[in-house]
Amino acid sequence: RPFNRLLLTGAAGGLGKVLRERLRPYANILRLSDIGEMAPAAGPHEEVVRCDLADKAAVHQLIEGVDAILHFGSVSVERPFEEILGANICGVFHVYEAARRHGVKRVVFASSNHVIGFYKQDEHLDANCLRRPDGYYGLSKSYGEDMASFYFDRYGIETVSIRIGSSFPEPANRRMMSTWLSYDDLTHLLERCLYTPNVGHTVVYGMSDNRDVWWDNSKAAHLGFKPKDSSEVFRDKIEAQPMPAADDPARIYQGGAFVAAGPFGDD
Ligand code: 15L
Repeated sequence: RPFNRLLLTGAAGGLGKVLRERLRPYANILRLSDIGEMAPAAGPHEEVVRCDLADKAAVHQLIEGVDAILHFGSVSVERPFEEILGANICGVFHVYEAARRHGVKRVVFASSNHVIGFYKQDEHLDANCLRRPDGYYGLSKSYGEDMASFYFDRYGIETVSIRIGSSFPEPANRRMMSTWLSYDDLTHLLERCLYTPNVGHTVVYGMSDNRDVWWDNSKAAHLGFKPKDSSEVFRDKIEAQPMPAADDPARIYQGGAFVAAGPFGDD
């Protein structure tokens, strides 16, 4: 195991729960953090730490002694700006600044397709495209990617930013036929993100080997990510769903319904 201690933030979240099991082979000790309660309590070779990413001192403590960070902790849907600010924007700064202070050399950042959500579904993108965030959530992930880029240029801390599509047990709708990332492919991608040398700041799209894709991963070829699953096996089930109306954002934009979320309350 090349890593003694790996940190997974957001360990009680949708993907965090899945990864807690799947990351076990990759480190002697898996340190797990979340703002919420994590059940079950720490097992063998695990450390469980309750931590609010908005709390700088707590994040600095959290990161002491880790060799690499999988940063999955964040508000994960569109919310008012003030809710995104603490965990996602201050949080990503706290993580990188603590990484610098404690000499952590590798971060895997759970970015999102919502950094490019305002592109249409008939547009094809690679990692160098201009970002078109589809809300405050997408903006926070875009900021996280810039943070990763800055900490590499300034301090040599390497990051792979994964623009995760839709990582669920199976695709839930037509859009996800293109954006779906299976848990097995996510796990394989994380392994590549941790083990590939000299990644600098690499941006990769997190999607399975789906038939109709919008994203080109050739600029991240050095990672050696070879997805094995495909949303095709779910096609009949998904196509049995009614087709969304022609003006439904779910049918038009890569970010789907996120592009039309909000405004919230007083925004
Ligand atoms: C995301 O970034 C969200 O965290 C997730 O819940 C899904 O909505 C996903 O994007 C998606 O676009 O399908």
